[in-house]
Amino acid sequence: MRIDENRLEDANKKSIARHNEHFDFLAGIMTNDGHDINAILQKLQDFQVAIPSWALGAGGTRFGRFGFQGEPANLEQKIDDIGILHKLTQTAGAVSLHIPWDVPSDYDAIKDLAKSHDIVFDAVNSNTFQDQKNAKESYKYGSLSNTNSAVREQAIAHNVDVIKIGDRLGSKSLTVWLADGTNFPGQGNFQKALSHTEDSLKEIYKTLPNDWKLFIEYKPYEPNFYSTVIQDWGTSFMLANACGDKAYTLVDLGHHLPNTNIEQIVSTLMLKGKLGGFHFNDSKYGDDDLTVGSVKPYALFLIFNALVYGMENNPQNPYPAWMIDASHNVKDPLEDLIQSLEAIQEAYAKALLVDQKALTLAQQNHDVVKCQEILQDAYRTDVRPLLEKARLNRNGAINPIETYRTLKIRENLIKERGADSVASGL
Ligand code: AOS
Ligand code: ZN
Ligand code: ZN
Repeated sequence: MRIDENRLEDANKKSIARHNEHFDFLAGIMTNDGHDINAILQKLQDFQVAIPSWALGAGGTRFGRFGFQGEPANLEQKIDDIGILHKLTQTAGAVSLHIPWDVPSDYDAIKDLAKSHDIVFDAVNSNTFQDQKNAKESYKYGSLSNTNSAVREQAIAHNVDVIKIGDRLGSKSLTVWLADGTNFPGQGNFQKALSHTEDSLKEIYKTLPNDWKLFIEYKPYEPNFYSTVIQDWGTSFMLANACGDKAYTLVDLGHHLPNTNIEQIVSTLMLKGKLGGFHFNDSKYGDDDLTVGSVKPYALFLIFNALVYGMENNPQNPYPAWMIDASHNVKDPLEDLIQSLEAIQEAYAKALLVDQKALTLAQQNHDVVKCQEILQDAYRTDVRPLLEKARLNRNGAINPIETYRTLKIRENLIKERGADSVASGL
């Protein structure tokens, strides 16, 4: 299913007067404040976030999974779903594939389909946290860190395969997230696990094409509850340095112990040129994978402030690969993703409004109050008309959620795919 251009235009016509009024008001204030509106709009329009192939169906917890009707049953339908998201929001122009959940059967057909939706293939994700059918070795006690070399070799070979699959699609990066760790004190040897992981990553790194990057994701706990081998950014950073120039740390917003200062981690990594990938989500307690911006929008803004500073001042850091890493237990996954994309753009726009010159001056003068005023002045600005304008400029929807509902997209998907279709892979 595809969104009909005419119906999208009709929906926009209904909102255009209200949009113009709000935009003109905001544009007036911003121009008076010395902002270059067109430059900010261009940045918003260029900002594209990858949607992971596993986020299009309903997620679940270990207590159960409640399906959502009309879920995409195969990779083609998943890409169609991202096409819908991208058409409406104009900010979801990439897909991040999970292997082996979403191995293409016909590469040319998948590439053509993605292209027809204006979607590119971003980082590919390997999976050594589940045992695959017919696999010789089990990952029950770890993959790249396993004490058994046969298991490590199988996990390395899988990652090498994932690179090959990604290469055929035009991907340029591999994300490695390991579930490796222990559940109980004494179960494993920390030093051996880390050494094995480093050696295994180096083997994978050796096979990385020259124009590729390796992203190493960290996470403090879950699924293991006593220790995780790559538990924090420092461990990831150390491993990335051990691998080489093409290896980077990946920050997932949900992968920190409560109250960790993520904006400071981002700043440190960008200063060192090692922030490669970024997973967006939100949480209250742990790796909750909730809708971006739904719980801690100010924290997200502060993180974006660090990201914007890094993008503007750290040429040593590559442009990060952005991805939404969320799961959907009670919402329509597409509506949830639209909300996440909106929250990301909102935080980005607000960070672009921070008066960096004034902030630097206030910092030099140790004017602590002024520093806070500058940040909060940007944060308190209602930037939604800017986001609407950015979408309109790219022929997207002024109000994506409203349009999604007016065009009855979920109803149409259910008609097309059936009420009990279940997303493949999970
Ligand atoms: C797991 O907690 C991580 O966030 C991963 O990035 C991701 O969700 C997983 O690799 C899915 O394949
Ligand atoms: Zn993640
Ligand atoms: Zn996670």
